Amino acid sequence: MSRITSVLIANRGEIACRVMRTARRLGLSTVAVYSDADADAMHVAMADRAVHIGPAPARESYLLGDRIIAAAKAAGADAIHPGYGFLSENAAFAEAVAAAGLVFIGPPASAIRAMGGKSEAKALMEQAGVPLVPGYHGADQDEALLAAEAARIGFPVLIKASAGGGGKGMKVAETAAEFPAALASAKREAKASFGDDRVLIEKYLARPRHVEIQVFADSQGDCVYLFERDCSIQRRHQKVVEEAPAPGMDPAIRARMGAAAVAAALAIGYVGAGTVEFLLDSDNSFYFMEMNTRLQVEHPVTEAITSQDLVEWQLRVAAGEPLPLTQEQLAINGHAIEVRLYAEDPAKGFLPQTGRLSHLRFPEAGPHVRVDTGVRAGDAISIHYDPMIAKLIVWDRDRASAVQRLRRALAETEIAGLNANVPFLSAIAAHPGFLAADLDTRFIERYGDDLLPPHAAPAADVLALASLGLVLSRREPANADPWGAVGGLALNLPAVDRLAWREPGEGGTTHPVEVEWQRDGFLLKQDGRSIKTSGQLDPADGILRATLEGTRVNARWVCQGREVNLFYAGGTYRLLLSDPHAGRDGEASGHGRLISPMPGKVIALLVTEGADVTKGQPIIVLEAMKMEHTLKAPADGKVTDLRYQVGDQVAEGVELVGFEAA
Ligand code: MV4
Repeated sequence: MSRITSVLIANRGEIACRVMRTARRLGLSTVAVYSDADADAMHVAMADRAVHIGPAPARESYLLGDRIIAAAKAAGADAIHPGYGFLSENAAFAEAVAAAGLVFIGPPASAIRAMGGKSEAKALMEQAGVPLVPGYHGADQDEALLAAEAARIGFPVLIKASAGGGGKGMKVAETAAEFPAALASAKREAKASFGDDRVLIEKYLARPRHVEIQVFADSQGDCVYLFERDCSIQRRHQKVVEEAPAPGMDPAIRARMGAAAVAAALAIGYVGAGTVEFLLDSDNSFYFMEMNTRLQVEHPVTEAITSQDLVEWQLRVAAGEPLPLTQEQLAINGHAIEVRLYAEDPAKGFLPQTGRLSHLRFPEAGPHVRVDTGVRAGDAISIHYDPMIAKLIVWDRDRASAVQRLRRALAETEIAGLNANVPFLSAIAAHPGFLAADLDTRFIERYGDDLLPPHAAPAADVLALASLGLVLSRREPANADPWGAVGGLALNLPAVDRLAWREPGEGGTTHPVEVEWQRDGFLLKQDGRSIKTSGQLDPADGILRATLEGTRVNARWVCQGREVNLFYAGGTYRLLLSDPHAGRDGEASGHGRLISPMPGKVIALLVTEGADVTKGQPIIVLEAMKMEHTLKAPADGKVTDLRYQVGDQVAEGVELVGFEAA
């Protein structure tokens, strides 16, 4: 390691934090780079030094290789780790780092280039004896020739953009009759997406699995494989679940795939961490797909089953050291699964969510659970970057035990302040098809209805716990006897609280709950039913210990303004407390701000910018759910700016006008 003493991480979020942890453990000093949006980010706080590199947009900061190299020079770093994404597979950047006399923690630029073009990569792999899907990837793009090649391969065939990747520009042709139209469509999409309409043709595999081999090569010409990962559960070519080893993998197939992956790496003079992706067909034949010349997001599952730190391997190999272990010294122990926690709303087509993480708790880390994150409670998930919140990795001695660990870990994951994909991941982990390892790239397509059930109104126990938490939080001091004398004075508390709950984004449906305060607890009435409740709310951590009709239950109850987040029985529930006195319009003016209470369209602006207004004065009219909603000034004050125009569509929760209370 002597050659490297200080490493700059040219990335952000969880991978920046993850690399920094290993670098620090190895005694290296660490340098972070950050954009305006990340000035208070976790990776900046963790680093020994941090250099500002520009505005929030990645193209003005994290993608500016020259600024990153200048930052490394200025901070005295002698190596740069690119993480993944951003510049991690940019050959020109790798070259510029080396030209600046710094160590690029990654493969030679020539290896990055060799794997950059799909057709060129396949030609190289063919020469190295790596199995390819039967197909055509030649330079001659004559349409008659392509049609003849398709007929030779045999239908169905898959037409892929040569300059493509990540599944863009792929078209299936089931028969010869369909081929011309499918070819034209694939070429159009390739031209539009990549500026290059060249295509390759392959035998179409109907239900392949995505199995990838982790390879590692050093600068002395040695290369090993650290077994495989199954990443078949994807959505729109974004991995959702990754696991190691691949369920049901035949050891002989594993050895052949590993040997093919090592051959692929050696064929391009590879150095460092790399991943060779294969399609594994149901008959156990496997075919090269592409090679990723970087450390992958899912590398922790490989680390878990081999007890290796791949970033330590990267740093040591980049410093010129030989591979830490030989192939014979590597072995698989147990089973590991990773899921990616994303700020996205599965109920809204996985629309990325932005906002502030008002509450964030992960399962306790240990020998069975690892959490890689780059955010803390209070941090914002920005629109500028990938909305990943964290990676949750579990390990156990076998797959069934690991799946059980995963379900428990997800049940203990609490994210509030924006919608996240935890319920979706929990549904996958609990699905019989997942437990049975019925894995292929169409898993989510096949089981989608089970994984994304239609919205259901909050159950009675959920509303009861949300209400119980609220009334308990209103008692001062917490958990005092509501009828007992406090300081010699009886609390003239109301006999009945009338609450109205609403779900964000679920339109106007409200769920009324009446709370009758009783000597030994509360009687909750909803939908004509009564539920006898009592309990304690710990103000320090939000743990709600409740008894519902004699049954003891625990939950976490977290309140931000009018929003209550309840984490209960492995589920996450977001409820807005409607103020029955303020009526619909009043709700939108929480906390002196004019917030859109629901998705809608601006149909009228009733004041001009800079107008002085009085409390309750109509400001803006939204059309939503076929009704008009007039939003009023929350107080006397000034409308500082109109952020939307008539005709604009607005999402729920956006601030519609700038408002300053007098
Ligand atoms: C295929 C295929 C079936 N047959 N090639 C998707 C993106 C790129 N990694 C290659 N992909 C595929 N290539 C043949 N000949 C199916 C896919 C595919 C896929 C592959 C891996 C993981 C997820 C996938 C999702 C859809 C399609």
